[in-house]
Amino acid sequence: MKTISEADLIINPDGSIYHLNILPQDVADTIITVGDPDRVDEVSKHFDKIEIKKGKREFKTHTGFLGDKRITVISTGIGTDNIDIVLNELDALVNLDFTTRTVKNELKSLNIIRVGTSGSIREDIGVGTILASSHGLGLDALMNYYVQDVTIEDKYLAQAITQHLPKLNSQPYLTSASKKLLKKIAFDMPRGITATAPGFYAPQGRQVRAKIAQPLLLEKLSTFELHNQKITNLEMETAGIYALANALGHQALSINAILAHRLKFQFAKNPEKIVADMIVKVLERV
Ligand code: R1P
Repeated sequence: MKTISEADLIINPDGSIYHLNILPQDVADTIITVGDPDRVDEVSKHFDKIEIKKGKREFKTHTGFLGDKRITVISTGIGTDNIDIVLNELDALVNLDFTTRTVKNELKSLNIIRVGTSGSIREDIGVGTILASSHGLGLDALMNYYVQDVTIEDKYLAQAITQHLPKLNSQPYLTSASKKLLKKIAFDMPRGITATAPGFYAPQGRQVRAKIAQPLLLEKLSTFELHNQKITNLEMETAGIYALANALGHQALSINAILAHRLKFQFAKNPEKIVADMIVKVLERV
C-alpha cells in the first residue's frame, strides 16, 4: 500500500495535522465552515456542549454537540488558497491512517456546509436574502492543479458561462452542490450559481484606485442565463469547497447571507443580524 511521505502530509509532533492543528478524533462528520474566525463562536454558542476549542493562524475549530448531533465548526479565512488547505487536511484527518501514513480501506464522506457572506449581482436577490449555491463557479486557478471529474451537465454549463464571460487567464470551473444537503438544508431557499473570485476588489469588478483589467466582468456575470440558471452572487470560497469536496468524495453545500447588492450599490444596515439568523436557520436543519 502506498505510504504518503512526511513532506506531502505534515503531522505535528502531537499527532495533529500541520495547519489546522487538530487531531483525527477532533473532527465531527458534520462540518460548518465560516470565513471569519470570530464567526466560529457565533455558531458554537448555540451548542449544548463544546468538547474542543483549538486553533492556529486563521483556522479556529470548535467541536461540540447540538442535542445529540456532533458538529465541528471551523474558520477557513478568506479565499480558495485557504480552502485547499482546509479541505485536504479535513479529508486527511478522517480518511488517512496517521500511524501508517496510508489511505484507510473505508472512506468517510463528510457533510461540509459553508455559512458565509456574499454580494448579490441580481436585481431580484436583495440584501438580507439567505441564498443557497446550486453550483460554485471558480474564477480562481485552484482547480488547474487537480484532476476533476465533472458531470456532463456541469461541463456544459461551465462551457456556456466561459463563452459568455470576458476571456480570463484561467479557465472557469463549475461544480454542483450536494443534492442531499440542498434538499435537507436549503429546500425553501432561493438558489443560484455562486461565482467565486480570487480577490475582493478588481477580481469582483470593484474599482477603487487601481486600474481594473476586466471592466465588463460584473455585467457579464450578472447577465448570464441558461435554462433559467443564473449567476446570482459573488464571494471567495464556494467553488473551491464544491470542487475539492467532489474530488475527495465529500458532500458540500454553501449558504450565503447577502450583505451587499453590487448592482444597487447597497450594503446591509444590520449585517450581524442577517448572519445570526442564517446561523440559526442552518443549525436547525443540520
Ligand atoms: C470577504 O469579505 C470575505 O467574506 C465572504 C467572502 O467569501 C470572503 O471570504 O465570506 P465570509 O464572510 O464567509 O468570509
